[in-house]
Amino acid sequence: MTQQRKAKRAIVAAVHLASVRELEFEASLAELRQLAKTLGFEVAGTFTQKRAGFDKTAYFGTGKREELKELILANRAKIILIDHEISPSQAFNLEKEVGCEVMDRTMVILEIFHRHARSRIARAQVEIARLGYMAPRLREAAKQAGPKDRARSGTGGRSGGESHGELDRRKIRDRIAELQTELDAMALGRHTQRARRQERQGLARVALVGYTNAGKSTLMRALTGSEALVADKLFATLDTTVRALHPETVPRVLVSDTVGFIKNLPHELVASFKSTLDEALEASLLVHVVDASDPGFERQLAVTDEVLDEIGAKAVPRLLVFNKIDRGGDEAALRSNYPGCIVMSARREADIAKLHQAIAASFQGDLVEAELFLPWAAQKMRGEVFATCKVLEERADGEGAFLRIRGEPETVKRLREQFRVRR
Ligand SMILES: Nc1nc2c(ncn2[C@@H]2O[C@H](COP(=O)(O)OP(=O)(O)OP(=O)(O)O)[C@@H](O)[C@H]2O)c(=O)[nH]1
Ligand SMILES: [Mg+2]
Repeated sequence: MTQQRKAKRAIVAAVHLASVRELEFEASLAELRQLAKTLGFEVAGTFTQKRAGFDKTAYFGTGKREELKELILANRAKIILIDHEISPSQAFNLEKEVGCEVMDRTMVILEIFHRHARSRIARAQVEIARLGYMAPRLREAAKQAGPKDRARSGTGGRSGGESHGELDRRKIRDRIAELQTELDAMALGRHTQRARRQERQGLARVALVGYTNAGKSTLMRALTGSEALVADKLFATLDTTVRALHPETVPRVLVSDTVGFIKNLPHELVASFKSTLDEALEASLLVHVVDASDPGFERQLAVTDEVLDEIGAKAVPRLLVFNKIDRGGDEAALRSNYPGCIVMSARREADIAKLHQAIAASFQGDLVEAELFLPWAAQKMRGEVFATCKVLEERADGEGAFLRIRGEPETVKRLREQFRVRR
């Protein structure tokens, strides 16, 4: 992890295109400030320009670049964060003209993922994405540096000590291939583990998905009694964790927490996190968590829907959950605009119980009811019945106990074959 001794002063900057509404432009800038803070920068100022398009050479127009240079000097800023993905040559030219480091939105997000990645899988996925992003930029730097193979101390993402010779195109491609092979092997291991687990237990699956910071991990903890990482920063979670719904339900339901989404999630990341996001595809229910207190929640909701479509999860049933209602949001409007949604706060126990109930109920539609008769001689099987089914009613007579149960068809069939059934 990169150590930050003193917060680096940053300027957040963007071209405001005519096609982008004021509100949306401001929300995106606010989000970039939040991303900057997550990286440990101190945002010293904001710089914008209204323009019909991006300047081909250096993103901002000529006169504006002069203004930006002055703002940087006045604020003693060390880095400019651009709220778009810009080309390698635009970044290079802008850096040269304004005299400080330039990072675009994609690089900022990649850097956060890089710092937060913990598991081998997450690390490999982020590295593939970063290499894919860096390759054309290193080529551009090499081109600008001329024939001499000088190392460039430019954009923030590159680890030190690598010259262009070492990181040429072919080497990057080889490294990506190597990481991909590693990932495939790890994913295979996970798949067989998962397949085995599912075969054994036949569990129902739910995935928590949504925009970054919506409260997915908080709900994961509350719903499963687990210790998922919760943090008020963007992209706190990069690994998928899986836990059973607690208190346990019939059938047992497994819940997984997933990586958060964001506007303009770099396509490199979507591609490389595909295997992690496959968790979401395997689920039979997606719980889409939205921060109801965020004024830009509609946009965040739409972005999540887009990414879910992109990874092929369009057909998976959804439960829309508006969280953080204790912080704000119009509960009545949400209920009427999004029929069937849940409006709640992760801070309220009763709300968590309601969500727990809604998730469990969505899997109970497939259950069947039956009545079993357990002779007194077979009472040691009671444990199995109680563990695999919900016992709705119990009556005893001289010969044994009647149990009215509800469970998955296969379990119920097996139990009925084992025990005498009296209707
Ligand atoms: N007030 C309030 N805060 C909440 C609620 N739910 C979560 N939070 C806070 O929101 C912040 C983000 O929560 P997380 O659970 O880490 O969010 P996440 O969706 O997992 O975020 P990423 O892993 O970054 O995608 C934390 O500071 C939580 O304590 C809620 O219902 N009300
Ligand atoms: Mg999380």
